[in-house]
Amino acid sequence: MRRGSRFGIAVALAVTLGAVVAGCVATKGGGAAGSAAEKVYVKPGEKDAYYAFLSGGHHGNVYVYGIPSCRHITTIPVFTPEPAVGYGNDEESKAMLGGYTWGDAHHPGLSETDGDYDGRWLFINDMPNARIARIDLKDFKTRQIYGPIPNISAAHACPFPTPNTEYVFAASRFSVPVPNRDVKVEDYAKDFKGIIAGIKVDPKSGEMSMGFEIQMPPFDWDLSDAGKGPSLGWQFFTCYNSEMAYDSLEIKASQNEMDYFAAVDWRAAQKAVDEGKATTINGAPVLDPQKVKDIVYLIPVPKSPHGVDVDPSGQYVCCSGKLQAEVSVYSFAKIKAAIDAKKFEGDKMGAPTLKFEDCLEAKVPVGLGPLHTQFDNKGNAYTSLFLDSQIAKWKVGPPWNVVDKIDVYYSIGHLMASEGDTRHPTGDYVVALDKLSKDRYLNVGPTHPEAAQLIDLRGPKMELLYDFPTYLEPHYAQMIKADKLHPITVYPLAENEKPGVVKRAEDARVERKGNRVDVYGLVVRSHFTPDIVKVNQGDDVYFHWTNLEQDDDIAHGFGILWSSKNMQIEPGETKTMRWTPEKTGINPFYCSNFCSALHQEMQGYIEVRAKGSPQAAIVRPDAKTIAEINALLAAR
Ligand code: K7E
Ligand code: CUA
Repeated sequence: MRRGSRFGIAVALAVTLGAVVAGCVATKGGGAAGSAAEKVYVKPGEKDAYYAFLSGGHHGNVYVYGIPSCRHITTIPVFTPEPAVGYGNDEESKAMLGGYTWGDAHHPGLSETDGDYDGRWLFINDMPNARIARIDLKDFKTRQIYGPIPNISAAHACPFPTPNTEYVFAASRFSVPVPNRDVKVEDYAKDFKGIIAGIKVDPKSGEMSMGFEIQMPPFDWDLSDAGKGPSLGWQFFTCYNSEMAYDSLEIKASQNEMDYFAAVDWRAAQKAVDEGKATTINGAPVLDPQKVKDIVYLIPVPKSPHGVDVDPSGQYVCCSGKLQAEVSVYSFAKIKAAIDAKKFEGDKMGAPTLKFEDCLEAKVPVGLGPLHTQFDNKGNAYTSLFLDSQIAKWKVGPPWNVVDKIDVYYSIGHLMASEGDTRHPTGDYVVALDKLSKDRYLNVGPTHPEAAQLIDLRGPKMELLYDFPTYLEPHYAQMIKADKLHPITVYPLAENEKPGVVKRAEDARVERKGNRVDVYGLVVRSHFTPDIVKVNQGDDVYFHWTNLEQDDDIAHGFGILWSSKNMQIEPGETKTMRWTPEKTGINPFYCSNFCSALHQEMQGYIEVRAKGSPQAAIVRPDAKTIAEINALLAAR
């Protein structure tokens, strides 16, 4: 083919695609009409309609994708150190990680106002260490890690925020003795306890703090969802292993026809704590349902349930029994009526049990291995079927029938619908996430890349649009309209009040007190001030670097040779890193993040002298250096 004609075809194709896209969606890529390729095509320069936040599973982080293009945009370090930006290497993030270098993140939970995603924060759990992180969506940074939450062992049913983000929750997946102590595993039924925790979220700052804990039977508490509308104020938790087995769970925990889901009245629980009815265990106020009534109830669910999902209206609670071919739909009105009438069958360690028939609204024959359910804006639900490798679409409401099914090309786990956990799902897309992947991509060895598939919900039938791989190992994910987020591009220097901040070359200095050395420095294209630092072997050196840039994307790095010390400092930001020189000699450092034409020149030396060498107590840059740096700043 001649060059001219190939170019001509490319232009024609671009024009056609452009016309389709522009005609269907005002400002964002991904039209509703045309071929699957056209529907996922986001023109160069255009942006996606949705941000998707995928949990990173045992990678411990959060992956950010654009939908519908399915492009991986960034990864947010959360529970695991990340060397490129130095997460876990600077003093602040190191303290936040609290000595842990691993987490297993399952469920992202976007903050909500009035039951809709408000774009302020993203919460996510670290199951094994029972921690919850809050990511600020202003800068996509992890700002708090709360936990390990006392008495909780493996926070899987976590965090699932309430409709006004009053609380995030956690519940023990593996029950343990509470308080944990020297006991025999054989005394499981007697000594082990489940715990459900309500963690308060400050409405202004998002700061998490302990609200209440409820002592539960030692079942395996699995998943959760928040009530909304008529069920506002209630939180629901499924469990399996009501058999209370402690070994061979794959057999022994599947004996009972019914397990349970718990309905927690979180306002009543908080009130009981505030009235002093809790016992403090490991610093947490624990409520015992045998003594404190009217806080939690148990409702039978068939066959080892997994997901519990409240529909957008808040009227129905949908539970998926893994070993069943149906979704059990409960009416919240019926549950509430049974509670109000005190129609209890009995109780489990103080938590009253309701009758299955009193609460059930419908059984929907979705197919084999139902796990999770999401919703659209037209009164439909979508349930993932692990065993059938399908998604079933069904009508919420009579006749409660399945109206469509679509194959997914792997064993599906969670699925995420656009704004699917809110009171107003948008009904545009669902993304199917895998549990076991198949070879959908170029072979990279024994572990297949994790697979995700984008499915269009806008037509009468579900339509598979696109396959995209992810890294290990997303469980749940959430998708929010892109126009709800307004991330900042620089940290305003004027607002930087971090300890160690330096805003003028005149204030840069090295201070020594005993063997502690504090370097108060600044970075600006393309210079470290100071770029010569003199210390002694064994000194405790703290580098406080402030990036004086106020231009987009001009981050500088600080990497020290022959160390694992590196961090990135973003425009307007101050970060502190501690380093202990172990050997005498000259130790270079450099800017590890490309920042300018003279990035390669952005470097310095640390002179490490023998212990006890005379070093000045304070060193400032000389007048000539200050003048040079001020000239650089003026030219910035
Ligand atoms: Cu993989 Cu939510 Cu941990 Cu279900 S969970 S599939
Ligand atoms: Cu500063 Cu590269």
